Amino acid sequence: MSAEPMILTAAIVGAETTRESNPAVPYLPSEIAAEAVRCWEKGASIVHLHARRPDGTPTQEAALFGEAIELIRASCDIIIQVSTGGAVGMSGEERCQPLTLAGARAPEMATLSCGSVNFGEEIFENPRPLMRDIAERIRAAGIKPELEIFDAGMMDEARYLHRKGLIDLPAHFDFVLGVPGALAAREDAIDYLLTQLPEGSTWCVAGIGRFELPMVEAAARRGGHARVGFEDNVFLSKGVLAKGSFELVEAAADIARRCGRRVVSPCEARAILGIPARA
Ligand code: KMH
Ligand code: ZN
Repeated sequence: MSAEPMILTAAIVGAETTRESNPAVPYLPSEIAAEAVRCWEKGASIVHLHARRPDGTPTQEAALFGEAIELIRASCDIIIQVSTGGAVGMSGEERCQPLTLAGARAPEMATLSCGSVNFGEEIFENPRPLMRDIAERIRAAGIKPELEIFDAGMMDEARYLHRKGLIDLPAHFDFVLGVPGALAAREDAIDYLLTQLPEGSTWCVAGIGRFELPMVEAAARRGGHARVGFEDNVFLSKGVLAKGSFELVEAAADIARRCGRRVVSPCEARAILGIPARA
C-alpha cells in the first residue's frame, strides 16, 4: 500500500516578518516568485502569498500579487493561495484586492480567517460582517477557501459560515497554532480541533516560531498536512537562521517521510483538495 499523501504549504512572505529578523525575507515580486519556485523544488505544493512594497511594508495591492503569480507560473505548477488576512489594521476592501485577479493571474485558493483574535500585542479583526463578506467574495471568485483557525471557537464559526450558506463543507482547514494571545502550539490543541473537524474535511497545521517543525511532525503523525515558511518562523534550528523558506520546506519534507508520509506534487494536492486540474 502506498504511503499516505501529505501536502506541504510554503508561507514565504507574511505581513509581519522583516529583513531585520532574517535578511532573506523576499519583498519584490521577483524575489517572492524565486522563493516560491525553490520551495516547490523542495516539495511544497501550495504557496501562501502576501505582498510587500519595496521597503518591506505589507500591501494587498493586486498588481504586486499578479506580478508574482505570473512569474511563479512561468516556472512551476505550485498551487497559488492568496492571503485575505493581509496585515493587522487593513480594511476588508484592502485585504480582498488579490481576489480580483483574473485569467493567468487568478489565484486557486484564498485564506478565510474564521474570527477575531489577539495577535501578539495587537488584534487581528475579523468581525462577523467582514468574515461573511470575505467568504462571499471568495465564493463569487470561484476560489477554494482555506479556513484559518487561530483559536478553538473558530471551528464553530466555520460551521456558522456553512449554515449561512457562505462556505461548503467538507472544507480545508489550517490550524495556526502558537500566535501569542491565541491557541497554543500543543498536540492536545490539535487533538481537540480534530474532534470538531467536519467529516471529510482536510486539515493542515502551521506552528508559529520554534513550534513550526514540531507541529509538522504532530500533523504528519495524525494524517494532516503542514505549513512552514518565513511568515511563521525564520529559524531552521535554535539560533540558526534559515537561508530561505525552502530550507524549512526541505526539513518538513524530511520529517514527513520519516513519519511514513509521501510528500505530494501540486497535481495530486489539487485532486486531494478538489481544485480543478490545470492545463
Ligand atoms: N498577517 C496576519 C494578521 C492570512 O494570511 O490569511 C493575518 C494572516 C492571515 O496572515
Ligand atoms: Zn498569511
